[in-house]
Amino acid sequence: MKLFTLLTAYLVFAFWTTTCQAEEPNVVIIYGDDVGWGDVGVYGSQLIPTPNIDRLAKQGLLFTDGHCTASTCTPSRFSMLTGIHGFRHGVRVLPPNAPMTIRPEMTTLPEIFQRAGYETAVIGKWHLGLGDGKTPVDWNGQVKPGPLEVGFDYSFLLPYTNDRVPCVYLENHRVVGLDPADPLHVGKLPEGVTATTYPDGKKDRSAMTYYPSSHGHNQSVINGIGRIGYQWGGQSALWDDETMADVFVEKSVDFIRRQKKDKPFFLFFSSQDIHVPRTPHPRFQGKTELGFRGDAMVQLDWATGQIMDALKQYGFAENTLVVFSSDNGPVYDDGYEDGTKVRTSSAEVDNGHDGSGPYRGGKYQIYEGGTRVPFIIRWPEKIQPGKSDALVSQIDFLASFAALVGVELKSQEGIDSRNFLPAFLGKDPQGADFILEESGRALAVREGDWKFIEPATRNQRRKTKKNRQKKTKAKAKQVSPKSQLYDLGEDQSEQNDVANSHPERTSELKGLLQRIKQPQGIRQMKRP
Ligand code: NG6
Ligand code: CA
Repeated sequence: MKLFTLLTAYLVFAFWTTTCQAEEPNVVIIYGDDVGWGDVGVYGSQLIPTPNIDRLAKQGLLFTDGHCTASTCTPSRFSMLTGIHGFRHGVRVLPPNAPMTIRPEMTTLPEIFQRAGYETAVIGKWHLGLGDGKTPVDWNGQVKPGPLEVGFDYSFLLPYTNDRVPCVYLENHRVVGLDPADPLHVGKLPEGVTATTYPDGKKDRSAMTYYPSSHGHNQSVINGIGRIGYQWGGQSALWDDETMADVFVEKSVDFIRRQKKDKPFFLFFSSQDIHVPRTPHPRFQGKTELGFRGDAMVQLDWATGQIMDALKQYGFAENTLVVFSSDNGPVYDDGYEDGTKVRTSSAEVDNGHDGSGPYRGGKYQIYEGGTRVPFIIRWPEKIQPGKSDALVSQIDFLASFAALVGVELKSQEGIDSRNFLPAFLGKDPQGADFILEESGRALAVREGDWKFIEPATRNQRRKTKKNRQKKTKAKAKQVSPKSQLYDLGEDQSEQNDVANSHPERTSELKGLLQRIKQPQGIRQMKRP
């Protein structure tokens, strides 16, 4: 009898743990940098092999209308992690040494996971700022506040971008491998301090031996590559650009290996690929005919495969929800002569590689190519493999994952984030009724197939003119002094502005955008 009771208790417990596990999956976000819709095989790329990402898609759900929130990095990541649109806080691409954009009072995605008992980590690119902005960051001491102060239990970072100083890794609060005899300084070198100096690319272009910059990237030259910003010292801590992917994968595999079966985890794997300077490991160089940009994508695909293998090896593959996506659309020449051979959809080529797929524009732009990115979710225990045309955005991860792990959001938390979990799990084919797209100061709203782009301000137009003079064509075309309206159902590549012929639709969407801008946020927005 006693045995029977024990056995029953055991069975109940076993059932309870398996069902609990099934309800609380581990969550891994594999995040590419500047990876466009058309850079992935399953999305139509013919010239870049991505077998691992393709496999994720075959085993999971491939979204055809999945968006990051903005067409540049910092605002996009800020919004994904806070559930607040960047425009509300004037979030822009950050320069080296910029303080943290996520303020302590903001609730973050990793904090939601922590509340649900998860172990959390970010490994890879941060670019959300470090320090409080009141006292300068002490690169030789404790670098904080940073990810550990906003919800991550562990962090191993590329602090800003791979084209910005400091070119060192930061593990939790400390720079890795720093020699106190050669202190690290970012910005100005304090008087009386001796530290390694690096060539200034403005004065010495020949120091750029890896490849020269095409524009910008001409301050500190480190590892033969010109970077944005000045760095002194820290030579022993410099990263090696070509092994960066290996390092992030190794740290991620270590993190996965350390996890216990009774405590779920959240890993934000934030790759530097395929952002400039593209420096794929020599074993990936030449894997495509598209130069370093294509090869870096092969490297990112490899990294994805390594993470999936680790999940499998340590017994997490079935009950882990894996997202693959990107922080903004594609860009080709983003400041280096790196030999990128990518054909855009310009008239003279029709058989090339277009990182934007059939969509218009890319990084920095308000057109669909800026935010419509690869978007795949795999969770064998709960998601039926397939394709979804639901309109979804990363802004809604916070509220949706809160629902997934049973955390209730307060009204002031993640104010723009809504729960679209059924769409993310493939149970709702519609997704969001509308989403906001951001690009610099430009805003656009998508409602179904309709897309409304706000008229550019005078200031934006002035900046655009300046860019045009500097020949940064990619940035030049996006702004127009008038409202634009596109019907993506008829015109997916946004060629025919129909604002004039659809004045009612235009003013409806303009009104929707005005309501989105109200300070209470999208979740509490009242529809008329
Ligand atoms: C730009 C850089 C570009 C990239 C971008 C941020 C130049 C000429 N261009 O200022 O290379 O770093 O900022 O990219 O310096 S993002 O993906 O992090 O938003
Ligand atoms: Ca980016």
